[in-house]
Amino acid sequence: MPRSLLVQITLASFIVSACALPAAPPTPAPPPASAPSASTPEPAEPKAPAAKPEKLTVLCTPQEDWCQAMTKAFQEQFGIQTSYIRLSSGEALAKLRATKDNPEFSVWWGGPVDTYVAASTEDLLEPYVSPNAAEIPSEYKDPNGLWTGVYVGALGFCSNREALSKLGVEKPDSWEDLLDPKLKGQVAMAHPASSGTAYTAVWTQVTRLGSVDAAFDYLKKLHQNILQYTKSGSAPGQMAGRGEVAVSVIFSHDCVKFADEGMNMLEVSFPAEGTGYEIGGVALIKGAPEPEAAKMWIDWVLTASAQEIGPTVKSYQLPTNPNAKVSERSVKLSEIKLVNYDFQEAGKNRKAITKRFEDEITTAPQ
Ligand code: S7P
Repeated sequence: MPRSLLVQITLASFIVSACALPAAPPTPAPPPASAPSASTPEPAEPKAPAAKPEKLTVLCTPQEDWCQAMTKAFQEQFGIQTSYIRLSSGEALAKLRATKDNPEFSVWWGGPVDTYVAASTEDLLEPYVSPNAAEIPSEYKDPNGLWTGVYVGALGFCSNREALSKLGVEKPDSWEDLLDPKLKGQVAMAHPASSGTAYTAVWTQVTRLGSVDAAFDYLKKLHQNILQYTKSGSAPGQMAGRGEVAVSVIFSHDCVKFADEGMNMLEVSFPAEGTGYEIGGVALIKGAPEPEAAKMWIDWVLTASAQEIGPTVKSYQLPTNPNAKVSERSVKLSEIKLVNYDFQEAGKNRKAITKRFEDEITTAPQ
């Protein structure tokens, strides 16, 4: 494998490697990793409407403890009784579809925005341009306010160092490395129909290989080494942490979280050919039963202070608000190679691609 530049990045106990190839596709500007600037004021805290909303129900897609921390902080700050239900991206989309005529949730927070694009094509979201969206770089928001980015994360490989060593396999640093026959039954990822993480992994193949057919050729080969397609995107990282598989394909920040929580055999690496990334979104749900409280939530989650809550529960996604502090445990996007991920195209093709995955991959013999 060509390795013109080898960059070793230390993430505390991790060694994260990334190779930059000569003809790198354009990468998005990473959110500035700087401390809040004295000259840039914090966006306005949301103003409560004349009649203060009493409650809010959030459809929450990130890790459970982050959902808890966010809803608790919002409730304490605004006195609005705030509850949430945690669903993976695809499950969230199915729920919104099923409850379209009588929505249970007012706002959707977290999860890659491809699925928000898919939801918007089914008219499940209501445009809302928060005044605080002015703080968010344009590459991280929909110009019509259908969704706004609240964090950014990169897809990576999350491996169990000990399991790899027993198999005599090096830490993967290429998508091709996952096809090694020694890794048969030793790789896990989620199912893209239920998981936004796994859909990011699938669309990454489409982008890097240039077509859906080429992506499916790769996924068919990868299937030979897959032990299980889980429902939740981060679950494969925990499987790797427990030694049930040697390698998982998940967002790198989830791997760092699990390692920090005690799964210290875990190690992050990135594919040299380029990896996919997510913009985690927030959106107002069409027909929201609590629209005013939902708008207050959206205004609030775009502020730097709300975006600094993640690292307190070891969720190290990069904030989209340039004034939010960035954890030293967060991935440095400028040090890895990203594919040129098109969230609109990814979202529009979600239904067809997840169906094809179900028809052609999960049913294929191993
Ligand atoms: O765990 C945090 C996180 O990785 O979860 C989201 C994830 O895609 C949602 O789970 P599913 O893959 O199960 O849909 C990411 O947005 C987020 O960074």
